[in-house]
Amino acid sequence: MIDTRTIRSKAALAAAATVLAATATGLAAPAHAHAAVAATPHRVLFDNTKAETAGNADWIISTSQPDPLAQNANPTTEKSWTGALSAWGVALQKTGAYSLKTLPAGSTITYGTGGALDLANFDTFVLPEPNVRLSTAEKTAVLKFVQNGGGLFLISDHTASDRNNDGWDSPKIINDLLTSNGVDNTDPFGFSVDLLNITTDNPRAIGDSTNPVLHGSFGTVSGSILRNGTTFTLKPADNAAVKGLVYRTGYSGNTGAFFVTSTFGSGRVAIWGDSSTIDDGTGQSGNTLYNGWDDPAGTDAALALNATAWLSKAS
Ligand SMILES: [Ca+2]
Ligand SMILES: [Ca+2]
Ligand SMILES: [Ca+2]
Repeated sequence: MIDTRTIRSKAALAAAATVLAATATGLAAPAHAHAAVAATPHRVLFDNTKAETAGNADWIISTSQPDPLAQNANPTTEKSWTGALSAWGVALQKTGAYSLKTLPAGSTITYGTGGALDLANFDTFVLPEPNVRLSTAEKTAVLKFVQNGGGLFLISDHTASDRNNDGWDSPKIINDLLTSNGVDNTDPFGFSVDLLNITTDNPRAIGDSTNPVLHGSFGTVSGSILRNGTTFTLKPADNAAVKGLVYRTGYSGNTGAFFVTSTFGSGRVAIWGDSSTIDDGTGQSGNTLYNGWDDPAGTDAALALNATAWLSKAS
């Protein structure tokens, strides 16, 4: 007599439990998502005001600028966004811990002027092979940003790499930033860019098991690739914080450094000697691109991403 009712009520209880569990899950998901949004993301601004797409360069994380999320709000692969730096951007985006923007062509680099894309609203600024000289005001803005705690990621290419034929290539532009900025004109970061065009090499990382850029959350860095790039000369007398992390074959100490970090004021700086390392091999049509990001001769993705984290004070 009781059988069917018991079974029915058990079934009803089970169904009710399932509904409750589903409701709990449904409630938990938005609460968790809300918590993730509430956490302060690491804010990274990629520059595209200095002809970063001239010639075969395509050094953008997405064609949607300033906000790459307008191209694809939930990128899954580097092809979700268009640009030869999309692998870099998508890898950061997928962690959920970064907020990325691009300073579009035609904009001015500023610090402390209140604009939405002003450097004061970011933790790290990336200059991926700039091909136009920064104005005096822009150079001062960048130096002040770093001095006050910002992270600066500089990527140079080889000498004589003026892609837009304006008389300025990235080695000259970066050396100009370091020697004529109105804040500290004598190698503020303790390095200068060598005017070299090194055809090919596979630079190796130093042994330093506690270095957060070489051993970070994005992996272990064993080395990088050099495909028509340059190196840096370290000047510890100008800034004792300068440190070579990756060196051209046969070099060490103050010469032939290929990836360098430093500090200035309360900010951090990194510089890399070849834009081929950040090229993910796919981007806007019409460009000849090569996948250096995943080149098995180096560990460029880990180096770029760990350095971004370190510059943003996420590590
Ligand atoms: Ca140029
Ligand atoms: Ca190159
Ligand atoms: Ca790409």
